[in-house]
Formats: sequence, C-alpha cells, structure tokens
Amino acid sequence: MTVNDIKNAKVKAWVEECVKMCEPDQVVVCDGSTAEYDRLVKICVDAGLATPLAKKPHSYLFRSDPSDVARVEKRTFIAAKTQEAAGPTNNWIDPAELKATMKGLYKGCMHGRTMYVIPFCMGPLGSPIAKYGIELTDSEYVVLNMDIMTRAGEKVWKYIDDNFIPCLHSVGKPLNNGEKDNGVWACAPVEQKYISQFPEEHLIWSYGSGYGGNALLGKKCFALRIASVLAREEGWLAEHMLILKLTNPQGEVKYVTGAFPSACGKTNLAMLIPTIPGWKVETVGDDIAWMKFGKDGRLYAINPEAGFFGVAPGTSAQSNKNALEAASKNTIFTNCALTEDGDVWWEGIGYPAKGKLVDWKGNTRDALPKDKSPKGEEFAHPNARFTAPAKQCPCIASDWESPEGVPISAILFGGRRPSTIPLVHQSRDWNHGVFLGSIVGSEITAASTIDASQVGKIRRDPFAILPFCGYNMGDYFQHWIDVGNAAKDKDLLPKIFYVNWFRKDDNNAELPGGFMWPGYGDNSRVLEWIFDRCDGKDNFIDTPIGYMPKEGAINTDGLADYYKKTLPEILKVDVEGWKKEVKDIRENHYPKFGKHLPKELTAILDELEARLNK
Ligand code: GTP
Ligand code: SPV
Ligand code: MN
Repeated sequence: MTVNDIKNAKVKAWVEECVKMCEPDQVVVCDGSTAEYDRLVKICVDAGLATPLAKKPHSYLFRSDPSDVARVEKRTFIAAKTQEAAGPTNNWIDPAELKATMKGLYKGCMHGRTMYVIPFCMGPLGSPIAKYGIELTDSEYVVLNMDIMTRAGEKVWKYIDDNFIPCLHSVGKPLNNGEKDNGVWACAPVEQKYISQFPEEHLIWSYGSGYGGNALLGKKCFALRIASVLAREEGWLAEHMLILKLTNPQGEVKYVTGAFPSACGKTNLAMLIPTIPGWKVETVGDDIAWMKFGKDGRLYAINPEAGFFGVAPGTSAQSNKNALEAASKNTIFTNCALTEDGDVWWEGIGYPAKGKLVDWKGNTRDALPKDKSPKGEEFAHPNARFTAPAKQCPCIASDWESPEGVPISAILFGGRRPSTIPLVHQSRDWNHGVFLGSIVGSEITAASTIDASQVGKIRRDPFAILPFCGYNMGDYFQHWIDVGNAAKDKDLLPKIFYVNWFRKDDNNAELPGGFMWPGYGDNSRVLEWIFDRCDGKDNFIDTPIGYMPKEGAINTDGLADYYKKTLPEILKVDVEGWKKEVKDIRENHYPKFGKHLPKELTAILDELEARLNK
C-alpha cells in the first residue's frame, strides 16, 4: 500500500506533513511481512551495515557508530508546557523552542533515504490495555528491530484510530548528491541528538541516533515516557518492569513484576532457571509492564513488547540459557564481536573465543585466552544487545499474550547497591512500598550512558524509571499513592519488596566477582520467600526497615559454603549504613521534588529514622 491508501485522515495528514518536512527520496508503508524483512536486510548487507551469521539462522550482526551505543539521557527531553510539569529530574526545553530547533534539523533530513511508515501495536493485538502508534523512520535497522520488538505491519491498521501516538524518527544524516553510507552507521553528532517527548500532545520526535531506546520509539519513548503520562491521566501504571510467572512445587502460580534500572538484571530474573527443586519461572515480559485494575480489584499486567532487546555481555549458558536459546535464530545482534566461523561472541559468554575476532568497532584482533577483556578493550561493547522474538524463548509463559494481562501478587524493586541494602526486605504496606520505590539507587551501567567515566557511580533511580518518566517525578510518586488508594480492597494489592543481588566484598577472594550473593538462578531462593510472604506465611521478622527473612527462612540447600557464610551479613540491617541513607534522602534526594513530594513519603522517612534510632 502507499500513503494514499491510508484510510485514517489524521494519520494520512500527519505522514504527508512529515514527508514534506523530511523530504525522503521515497516513502514505503511497511506491511510487516517476512519478504519485506528480508528485502530490508539485503539493503543493509549490500550497504556493508549488516553481516549475516553463518552459525545462526536468519540472524545478522550490526555495528553502530562508537558515539551511538546507548541511550543518551543528556539529550532526552520532556518538552512539557512548563518546566515544573517535566519536573526536577527531566531535561526540559520549551516545546515551541524545541520544535523550532528540531524542525530546522528535520528539514530535508531524509534526502537520499527512504521514509518507512510502521504501524505498530504495544501489547497483544486487540487487548483492552494495548495502545497503537505509527513510527516514521529513515533507518532500515529500526524497521527490522521494530518488527521483532512490536506487533507491526498490515495487521495493525484496523485497530488504528485518531488516538494513535505519532513517532517521528530520523538518524539525522541526509545523503546528498548520490552519497552513500559506505558501511558506516548513520547518526548525528551527540550535540545534535534530540530524543523528545511532548507529553501534552502525546507526541514523540527523535533525531540523530539509530540506537535502541533512542530510535525504537515504541519502547522507552512510547511505552514508558508517553505511556506514563497516559497512565496518570487514565489511572493505571506504565513501568520499567519485568513480569514473571512463578510456580511452586505444589503447582500454585503467582505473577511477580520487578523494576531494576537498566542492565541490573530484569531480563535475567524474568528467564531464571531456579536452583531449588520443583520451582518454575516463566517469562511474561523482560523490560516494561503496563498494569491496570481488573474487575476483581487486582492489578493485572501486560507486556507491551513482542521481543527482547537484551544486554548480550554476561549472557551465558550458565547465567541465562533461555536468553541464548531465544536469540539462537531470527535475531539481530548489535555491537557484539564476530568470530571467524560466523558467530557472535561477547565477554561473559562462558567460553573463550578462538582465532581472530572482529570487535564491535570493526577491528580484527587476536582473541584472548579468557572470556574477559580489560576495561575499555572489550571485543563486544558493554551495552551490546540482541533483539530476539519473545515467542522463541523456551520459558515464555503460555499466557504471555493474555489480552487482559496476568494478576500481580508481588512487585520488586532493586538496583546495584554494593553496600547497605540487604538481600531482601518487604514493605509494611503499599505506601511504604512506594517509599522503597522512591529511594531506589544503583550504580550507573553502560546501558544508561555513552560516557564510560560515569559507569559505576551510584545515583538515585526512583522506581528504576528516572530516565523514562514523562512528567514530574514527585507527581509520579503521588500517582502511585493514588493507585493504592483507588484499590477497592487493599488486601488485593501486590506486596512490595526491595531486593539487592549486588552486595560486594572485594576483600573476600573466594567470591566470584566479589559478589556476596550468587544471583541468577539462585535468586529463586529469594522468590520462594516472597511467594510465601504473599501467602502470609510466618517466615519473617519485623525490623526497623521492614519485614525480613527469619533465620532459616531462605533455602540454602546446595548453596556454596562461602555464600552460606556471607548470607547472614546480607540479611542484616546495617543500621549505620541506613542512617547515612536516610540522611542522603533527606538532604539530597527528597528536597529536589519540593511541593510535589507527597507528605506520606516524608512521614515514612521520619518513621524509618525513628526506628533506626531506637
Ligand atoms: P535493560 O535491558 O538495560 O533494562 O537491562 P536488564 O535490567 O534487563 O538487565 P539484564 O538482565 O540484561 O542484566 C544486565 C547485566 O547484569 C548482565 O551482564 C547480567 O549478566 C548481570 N546480572 C543479571 N542478574 C544478575 C545477578 O543476579 N547477579 C549478578 N552478579 N549479575 C547479574
Ligand atoms: C534500557 O536501557 O533500560 C534498555 C535498553 O532496556 S534501551 O531500549 O536502549 O533503552
Ligand atoms: Mn530497560
């Protein structure tokens, strides 16, 4: 079909307006077929931008520009009408000013390129919770990824109405006078990149980057930044959360969501293989959850995505076999290393590479005898990714596309905290859980910055949604409190927990990576405790920070001796550490939100301090 065949007048007018502004050589309306996918792949391969992988059927490796390897938070804008509406944690530019600047950049930006029109759905097609969008892009790579990450193409048109979310994307590199990309990833310099959300208009404009959440606009821009705005307007939750289905040895099922910042373990937890016998984890989603109350008063979650855009480094048969299996065919790899026999390789894949490798920058180097590399000299970029269809995951839950979603029993918060935060603690009630979400902090990872010098520094990342909230974060805290108040029966609300898989002791040479907890499959031991907590089991003690496992309540059968030794340490309330935490929240974190900070949260902070001082 062509633009002229678009039935919805609003969509057609918007596409025509963008065509006029961006001046592409041609416009293609995507149908989402395999034939189309293969045609676009061929364009990329012929242009030297993609390498077919001999070892993985129907799979391709892309290398991005070294300046375009992750989200760019500094260049991400919430252009609300007022700065106050965007809040203290978002970058803000007046929308009129930003539009003028971006229109200047968009003018003629698609010269020499094709504009693709991608109709897509976030959520199971036709689900009452699903939402629809149209992305216009001049990147074949984006079309291919959107094809995996969303339900896209011909089948979506019949659901599209005037409420569609317009998403305009350009790599920001016009080709003039027959110029070619010549195998070089197209993007604009960092200071010309703009990842812009206009929350009142529910509009997305992205310019200058071709990577991940900057460019696949269904993901962070739509399903979190714009959806968080819609969720607040309509009384639901759009969250940076995995969704997993947990089955105990008796066959009882509970669904759990978890918010951890970027590259802090969502995909891994969602696909976990339990080390405790009889337990099963299946995947509903690995990155984003949309949650709404069902008629029965429980919160139901859907995964708005159809694929995984997962962190490759660290993914091995031992850490996440299911992810490897999901990415064994029909997968796009970005910034991984290429082996001589036509496979991908990355640090932490579980085996050393042989012979020569082409690294993510395109340089051929001798492989090292280990599967680790010195910092800064990695063969795969630390934020290298695989884009794989969710349905290929061996542990995908049978009900992962349930249109009404799955009922949530527990919500987890977490992050990389080398000290203070224990392995697990539970909030006393919903509002205390909102407090725990509001104080989440984590070491910065390569997924959240293109500036390697920032990696490892700790920052607050409330609800793991700091870079993805489309409005004032203080109002977002209030929205969570309001959702709790809106519950028709508070007992039906999910229980809220704070977990930390990342406590470190660098002086203990026995511990792999210095981590005091094995993580990965052994996180099932914590899930078991959480499962039983949801059933109200007497497996806890009351502490100044909340409910924690009572002695012996965490199953340690089969755990290595050195972890049995570190366990009491990570299950203890570090009173002095928590006092510092309270001070930092009081002096540096909460004051940022001014009058937008809910009073309930300050009251809980006061109460926590009083309990710590007792
Ligand atoms: P985004 O896709 O960026 O949102 O990341 P994510 O939260 O899904 O993180 P992911 O599961 O991809 O994990 C990121 C990195 O953390 C990988 O290198 C994992 O190997 C590592 N990791 C995940 N879970 C654990 C854990 O339980 N313990 C330890 N030590 N590392 C973990
Ligand atoms: C994240 O950074 O949290 C991701 C990857 O999931 S991206 O889609 O690039 O945002
Ligand atoms: Mn993420």
